[in-house]
Amino acid sequence: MPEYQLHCFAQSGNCYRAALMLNLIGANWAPVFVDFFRKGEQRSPEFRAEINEMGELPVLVQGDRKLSQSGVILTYLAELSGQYLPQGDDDRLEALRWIIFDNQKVNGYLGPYRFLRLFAKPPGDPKVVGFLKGRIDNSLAILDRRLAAHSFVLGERPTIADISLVGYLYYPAEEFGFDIAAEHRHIAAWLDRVRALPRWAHPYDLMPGHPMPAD
Ligand SMILES: N[C@@H](CCC(=O)N[C@@H](CS)C(=O)NCC(=O)O)C(=O)O
Repeated sequence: MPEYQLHCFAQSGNCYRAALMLNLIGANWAPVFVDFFRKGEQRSPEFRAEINEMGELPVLVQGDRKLSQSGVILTYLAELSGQYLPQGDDDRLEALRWIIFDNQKVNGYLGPYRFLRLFAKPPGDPKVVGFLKGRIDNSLAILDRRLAAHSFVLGERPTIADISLVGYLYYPAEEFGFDIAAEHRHIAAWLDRVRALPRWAHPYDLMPGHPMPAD
């Protein structure tokens, strides 16, 4: 039995943050597939009672411990392993600042935007999708400016801030209808640097549920 189980599914950039971290630190882990799209398992009373009262993924299980919120999972794994851990109080707070910005305004908008374009039936209201796209463009520009001056979000060393911020950024451009890397050259170079880390893997290779079975 692997030390960690990660409740997740392949299309989720929120889950990818946790899956990537587990892989990068060389943890002994296995994914547990949650049927998000067809069954909405995360909303079932059983899931809320036994796995996560918030009805969200990812959830990391280690023995009796269950953790949700990818930022919490990243922090826990970094502190436990000593890897990708921000060093010192200033960097710890700086990482937290970027993780919160990411959760709300970078991948926090990209996830729902992609969902409304790609998976929602019927597709999302164009006004809502357009609103999200405007917010995304603004947030990606902020990230791109940050990465113009640094190899990684906090400086010259990769940390959990990077692992959080790449959440949705390796999914194919067609899924977004625009090419994030082509439009943001500093983000593109940074994505290559993160991709070069030992044990990096693509979300579709790391988590179950891709491709989705046809209806
Ligand atoms: N801030 C959370 C976001 C988690 C999240 O929204 N996960 C999605 C899957 S990508 C989810 O489970 N949504 C269920 C719902 O909102 O009903 C994190 O970083 O873990």
